[in-house]
Amino acid sequence: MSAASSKRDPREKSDKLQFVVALGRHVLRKRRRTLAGPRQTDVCRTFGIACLAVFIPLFIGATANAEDGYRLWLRYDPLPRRMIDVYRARVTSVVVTGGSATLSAIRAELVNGCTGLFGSSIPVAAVLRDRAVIAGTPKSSRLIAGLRWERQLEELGPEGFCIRSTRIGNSSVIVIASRGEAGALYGTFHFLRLIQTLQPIDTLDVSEKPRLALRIIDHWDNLDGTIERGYAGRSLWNWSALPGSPDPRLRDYARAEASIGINGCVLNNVNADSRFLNSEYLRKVASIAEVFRAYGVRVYLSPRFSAPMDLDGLNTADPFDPRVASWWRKKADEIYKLIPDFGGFLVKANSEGQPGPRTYNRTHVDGANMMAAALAPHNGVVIWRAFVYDMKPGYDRAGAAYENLQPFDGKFASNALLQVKNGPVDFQPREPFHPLFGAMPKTNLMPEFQITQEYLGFSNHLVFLAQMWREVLDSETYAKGPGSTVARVVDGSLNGERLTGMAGVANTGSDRNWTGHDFAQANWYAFGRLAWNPDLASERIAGEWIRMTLTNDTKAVAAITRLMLDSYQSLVDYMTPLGLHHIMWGGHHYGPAPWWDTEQRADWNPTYYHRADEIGLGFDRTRTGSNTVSQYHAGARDRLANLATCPESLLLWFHHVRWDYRMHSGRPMWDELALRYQRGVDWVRATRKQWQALAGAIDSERHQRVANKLAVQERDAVWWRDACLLYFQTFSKQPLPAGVERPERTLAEYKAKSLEW
Ligand code: GCW
Repeated sequence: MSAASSKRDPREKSDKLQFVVALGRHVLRKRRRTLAGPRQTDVCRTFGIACLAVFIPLFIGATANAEDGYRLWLRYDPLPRRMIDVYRARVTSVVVTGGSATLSAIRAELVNGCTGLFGSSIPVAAVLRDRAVIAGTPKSSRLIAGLRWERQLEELGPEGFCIRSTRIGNSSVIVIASRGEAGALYGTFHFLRLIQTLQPIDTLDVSEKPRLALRIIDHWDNLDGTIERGYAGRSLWNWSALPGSPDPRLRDYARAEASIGINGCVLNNVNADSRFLNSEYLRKVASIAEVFRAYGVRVYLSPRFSAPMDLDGLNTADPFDPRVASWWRKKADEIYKLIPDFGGFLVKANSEGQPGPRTYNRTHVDGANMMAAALAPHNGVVIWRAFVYDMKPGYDRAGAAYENLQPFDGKFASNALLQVKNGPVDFQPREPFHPLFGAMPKTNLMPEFQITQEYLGFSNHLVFLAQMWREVLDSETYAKGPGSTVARVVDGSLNGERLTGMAGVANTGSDRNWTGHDFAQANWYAFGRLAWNPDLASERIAGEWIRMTLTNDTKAVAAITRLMLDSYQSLVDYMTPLGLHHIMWGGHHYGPAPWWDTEQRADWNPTYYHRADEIGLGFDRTRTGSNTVSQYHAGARDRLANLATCPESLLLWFHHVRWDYRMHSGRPMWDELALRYQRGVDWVRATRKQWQALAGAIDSERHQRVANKLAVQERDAVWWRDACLLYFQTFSKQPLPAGVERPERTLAEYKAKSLEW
């Protein structure tokens, strides 16, 4: 990636630079010999400069901390020799005309990508050549306009693209075309992915368009550079250096997002600071937007609902007060003057202490629609979060969002979306799908997934989250009978939703490898791929990521794919098996603390969620308990509410189950619980061995880093198993079944101090 942000020895850099400059001169001399006349000399000069621009970062980048993870899945290292020959037979030059920032990014990506992957230079050509790759739009490229593909491109939209092998005159070429420059950029990354993953490119006929309109990463970044629930360093936005000199890493970030189809980025924490909306910060935000624009990434902000009071001294933020509504309209005007393609607002209101319309006895819809009205003239959207739960004694938090928001179905403005977490509580390792997905057919619903691993071992545990998200997307809501999956609600096909989207809470930060754990990059990648196409199989996503990021060795790819696919269930096994949830240590949420009962709010305490007693374990959400299972449609509800048909993976979520209840295995629930914990630990141990066996297939730096993390994961899995079983045993009063190891410490020791990360 960008040379400027690499750490390296300056002497090494100047050696490389000299080499690159020499190479550039050589190329210029050679080209001059083949082209004559004054005009061609210009072409030669431009060509030489283009070569330098392309090669300098490539060469310098290749020397520095080669395997520090910075290059993510966009490594472009040379392919195996025999494959290079195959691809070189199809690709000998790149033709991208036009000077916009996006077209320049496309040109650089194609040249860098092909040159890197083929291990020899692929030139930029100004004119048609045989075996050229041509990319752009009918507007930017005469060659593409001449193909008369307007109708197909129209259908694919400005972000969709087609990639075709075709002939223009006597030349066989590959064309990457879109109606919009962003689409051509996505097509470029798609084309390079095909090569990176060793797919054939001889007779290409690919047409793709994103299934969801808004594919957004939510950053919980604070003004002081910290990140709420961030485990990979500090915020990437260096506010003090803005607007003057944006960090070159911002460009690399936007490029990475574009490579997986992300088109929006909320820059600040939903626990918002009003200052993000003052004119000083808006200028800083505009400078980030400027960098992101080339890569089709729009910026969004999280406004604090009380901003009119905090910034301009209004005495209320009541959405029905005309002064307040006018304040938001003016603020929107100010923002769009600075950032014409600003995306909109993401709002956390009346949740966990944030102000909101209910502070003024207004409803969520009143608040959302006021902001929507301010943004509408600029084509902006408001994304309202459904993560609201009141402080009410004796209620079930899992039912709160539904109670608060479902009654407003059909009432939100057309440029408003409701952002709903995947499950009804809070990003637990496993939750059932959120009942709102089946219950608001007249509202633009947008799921929120958490890429950062707040409750899933931070950036220490290897867990591939595509599995978890697939489970949610594939869940049957039964809203319109069988086949009414969450994915079909989300992509708008079930209810004819006009505005669709998906949000992921970022796991990136200033760490050199972006995400802390090298495998956590896969979750960022997977989120983007699923936002592009919510039907993609996790196995396919894992395979792509491994081949692009780690290795193309078939055996290693198979082994790592298996390991990634099994990782999710295994983490659930050693943390929260059988539907347990929210039993993490208070505050930081790392490690177990099922005994925790000291938070002032009952629903922040693990004891509230597991309800262990002499009789059994689990939260009764059926008619004999909170009955929030009734928020699901009959098809789902009946299955979940019945102890005999409820999937065991969610048993303790919906039922208070006797310790001696017979599970499908024939074992009593207590034994099954203990064996699941053990199974999770066994998986981590087996994975460590397998990872050792992969030593030759992956560079030693990344291999070692992952091995170190796996050691921590094993320590933690053992800790989880022991702490939870010792604690639950005080209720079950049963011995550990055969096959479960004796705990390493006493319960008192586990209670005394939390796990360290
Ligand atoms: O998961 C919880 C987190 C909070 C977070 C909140 C939310 C941003 O513990 O840190 O706040 O959810 O999603 O709003």
